[in-house]
Amino acid sequence: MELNTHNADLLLSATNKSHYPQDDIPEIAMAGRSNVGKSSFINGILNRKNLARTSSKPGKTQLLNFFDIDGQLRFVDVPGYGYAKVSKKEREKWGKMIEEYLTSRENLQAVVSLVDFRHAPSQDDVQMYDFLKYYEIPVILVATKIDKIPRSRWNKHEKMIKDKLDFDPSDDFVLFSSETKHGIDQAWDAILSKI
Ligand SMILES: Nc1nc2c(ncn2[C@@H]2O[C@H](COP(=O)(O)OP(=O)(O)OP(=O)(O)O)[C@@H](O)[C@H]2O)c(=O)[nH]1
Ligand SMILES: [Mg+2]
Repeated sequence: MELNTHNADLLLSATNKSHYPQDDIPEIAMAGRSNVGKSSFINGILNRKNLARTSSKPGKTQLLNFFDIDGQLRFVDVPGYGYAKVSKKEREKWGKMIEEYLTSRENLQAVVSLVDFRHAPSQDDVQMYDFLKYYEIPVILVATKIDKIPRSRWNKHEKMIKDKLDFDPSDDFVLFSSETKHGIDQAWDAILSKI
């Protein structure tokens, strides 16, 4: 596939099915806890500064944001989970929105599941990974913020993450930093192999 990744734009934002684009363009969704770096990952691999809006304040992304890439592929930035300061009602709304998208969207080819490389995955991270495995949605596991960990400890952290998730070795695993741009090529290889 010849893909001009510079030709990328926010297409639309959605809260439910009726807003989703109606066509057959493949989609890759980004899921992970609030502040893990989902929007930064999208910006990083598209080499854009602020296409997907990022923030040091968690809970920035509230809607399903569909990004068009050269009319041939879409990224879907999913609001983060695990942000403590939301009401129970908000959390339920989030749960419905994300479940509806992940379980019924035929365009969905894979989910980039992001976890923070610095820490063992949270219960929410484990639940998300289990959910994706249960629904047999292909997973690309991306560990973010690797620039914050010295290289000498990378193996140890990778093992910690894989152990906690009971990681399926047939899934892709990518070490990523939006600061150093480490992992961009590997992330693209994984994404393109799914569409
Ligand atoms: N050092 C470092 N910081 C990062 C990296 N990725 C993201 N960040 C920072 O982490 C914060 C959150 O990043 P976002 O991309 O907005 O996170 P998000 O997952 O989209 O967050 P929500 O939209 O709230 O769910 C920002 O301050 C980013 O600059 C990374 O690879 N390395
Ligand atoms: Mg975001």
